[in-house]
Amino acid sequence: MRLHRTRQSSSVPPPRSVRTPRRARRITLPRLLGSLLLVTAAGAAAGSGPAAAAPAPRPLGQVVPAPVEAKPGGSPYAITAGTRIRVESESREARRIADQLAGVLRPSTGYALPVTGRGSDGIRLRLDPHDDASGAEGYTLRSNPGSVTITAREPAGLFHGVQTLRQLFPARVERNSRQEGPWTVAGGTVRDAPRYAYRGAMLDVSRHFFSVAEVKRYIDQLALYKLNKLHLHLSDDQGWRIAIDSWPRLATYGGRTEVGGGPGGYYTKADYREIVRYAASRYLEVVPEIDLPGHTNAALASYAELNCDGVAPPLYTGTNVGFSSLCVPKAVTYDFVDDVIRELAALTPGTYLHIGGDEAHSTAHDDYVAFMNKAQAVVGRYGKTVIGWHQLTGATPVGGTVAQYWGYDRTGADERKQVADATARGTKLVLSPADRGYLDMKYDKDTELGLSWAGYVSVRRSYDWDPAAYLDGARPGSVLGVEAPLWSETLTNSAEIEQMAFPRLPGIAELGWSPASTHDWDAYKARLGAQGPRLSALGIDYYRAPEVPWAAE
Ligand code: NGO
Repeated sequence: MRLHRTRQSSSVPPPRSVRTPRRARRITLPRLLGSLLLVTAAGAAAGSGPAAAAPAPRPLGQVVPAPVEAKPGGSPYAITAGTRIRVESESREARRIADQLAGVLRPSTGYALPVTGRGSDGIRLRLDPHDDASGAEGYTLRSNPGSVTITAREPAGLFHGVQTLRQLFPARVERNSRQEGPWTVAGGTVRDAPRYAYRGAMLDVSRHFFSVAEVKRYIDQLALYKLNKLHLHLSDDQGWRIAIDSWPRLATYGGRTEVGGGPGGYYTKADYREIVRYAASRYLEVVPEIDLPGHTNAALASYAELNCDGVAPPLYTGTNVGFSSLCVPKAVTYDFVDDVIRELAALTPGTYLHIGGDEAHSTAHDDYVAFMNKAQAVVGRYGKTVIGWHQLTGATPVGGTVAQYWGYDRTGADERKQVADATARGTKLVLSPADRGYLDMKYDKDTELGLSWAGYVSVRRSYDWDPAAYLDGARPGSVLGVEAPLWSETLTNSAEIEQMAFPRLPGIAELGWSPASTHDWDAYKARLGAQGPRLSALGIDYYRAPEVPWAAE
């Protein structure tokens, strides 16, 4: 009997940044005509010889997220058949980043682009330990006719600089097949570093399970926009998605289904390590979440002893929330919590461990407080920093705990104040306002996928707010950053993830990265519109929001 399905593809991912979705998309007539026109136009341009006016390179500042500073100056740089990618430092990470860049550029330019050592020409990646201005994640990109040089103090900065460089080439650079040049980058200098240290996206792999390959595809997309945290919602009423050796039935039984009754699945420890490794190679830290003490039906169904009445409920495939709770008075509950957190902490190199804490409507308030306080201590014992949904501020957050705020315009003043007051006692904030940052909210009344309990969230609404000013009374400096959660009650595959995430995800990424001084909807929507052909080239079928002036494909 087959006990589980992990749905991991065994094939090695090809060396492209983003692969095509698992389910083939239909090629529509307009799409086909569009590509034919492109081919014809490219052919005409090629035939008209080098004297024909080459399109001007993209302005240096036309990237998402907006850089701190972009100073145009001098003549452009162009990749040619003889270009080398040079790793200017003895660093395996710098070498890997150079290889990743070559993996993007080779198929579309058709050039060999060997990755080699030092030299004054070509695309140069340089680590400079004294480059304090770049900080932990920033970089400088200098472009002139002889070279493009990306300099950073840390490899993460080089990686982010490479993402900027990708956007400075024409969108077709992201295609998998050979395209016409020229491959020019405007002359000048980009200086860049993030506004916030925490720039996250969450994927709910519980309501519907997503394979390792699907998670990797999303990681690649997050990395394009310089996000640095991948929060995985690994357990909920509908499914437990991570193997725990000391409680094996959590995954083998509790992972057996999903919303709507599909087959579900779970990550083996090897699968999870592979996700962590892949994310780290794109400079994203995995933040695992086990939602406690509510949202636990899958666990309660797997082990009868976790229930106060000792009776296991059936597995659940609906979409209600707030009906399940761990049994707070029972000692075995804390053996469970300790084992799960210990094993998960051991698998996770990152700083954080998320313990949920939302919608514990079936847990009495005193029980909730007692439970969350104990669970926080367990996380601390295994060396991790606690993150919880902002209801955790109703218990006693330990110093340095992070509250993830997911309120919306109708959240009561008392609840907001409780969270703001916690910041005075040292609680930090990650902001995910549901009516701004939730990627699962419908764009408008015509959106087929998604939910609408927090209202419709247009592209403008998700972008047009300031994290620093969002929560009245929060201590200045308490905001660590932003996160865009994507809940999956209605989402089953990569194409559906992408319809909801794009184009709102780049806006949240920009709020996390770009200086507040660059915040301007009109300027942003023009830069976002220019991303359209790039997303298409990557195989991302984004929502063509009418409020954005999409560039012609
Ligand atoms: C809420 C709820 C989740 C739902 C989500 C749907 C939080 C933190 N708890 O957000 O269980 O899936 O809304 O939008």
